[in-house]
Amino acid sequence: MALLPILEYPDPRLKKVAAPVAAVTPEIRKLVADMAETMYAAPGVGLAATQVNVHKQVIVIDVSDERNDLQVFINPVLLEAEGQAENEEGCLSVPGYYDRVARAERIRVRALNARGETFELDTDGLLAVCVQHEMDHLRGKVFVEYLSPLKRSRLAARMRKKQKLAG
Ligand code: K1U
Ligand code: ZN
Repeated sequence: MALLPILEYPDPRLKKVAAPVAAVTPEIRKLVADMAETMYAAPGVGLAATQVNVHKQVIVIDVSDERNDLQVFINPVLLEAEGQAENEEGCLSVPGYYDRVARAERIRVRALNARGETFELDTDGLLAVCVQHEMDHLRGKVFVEYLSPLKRSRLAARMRKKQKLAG
């Protein structure tokens, strides 16, 4: 397994749209293992392949307290979305920044797991927030794009300054 570098906002590669995975091959399973290791090390509760500069529809999530319930979503499709709730979100591509975002409260999603089997999941709470956040990454959207233009431009300036200082 390997730790993968995570792209930081406003890196233009975060805007790329991920392609569907044609088949769950050993190469995809290696990507899943590397993404899981990267997510646990960060630490985070989710990671989309876009964030590690791989533009394929692959997501890993673990919202369990024990950090032992890895969920893999390949080629996820949102089947249903109900209600609305505002929650605090963070993003490994925007380190140190948290803000409130409104999203669907309950969702039904269909995806492939790491064995290439189709499954459907009804969920709410943090898992529903996280699935929607990660699916946005696959579409090239970072959560800060839901914020006001003023907040976004301040944040982009802060991130550029931080990246310049880091060399
Ligand atoms: O996609 C990402 O950048 C990961 C992101 C997922 C997420 C968190 C909260 C709401 C929506 C989406 C994170 O994991 S940010 C870090 C974080 O929330 C966390 C880190 C350690 C323990 C618990 C949470
Ligand atoms: Zn994110």
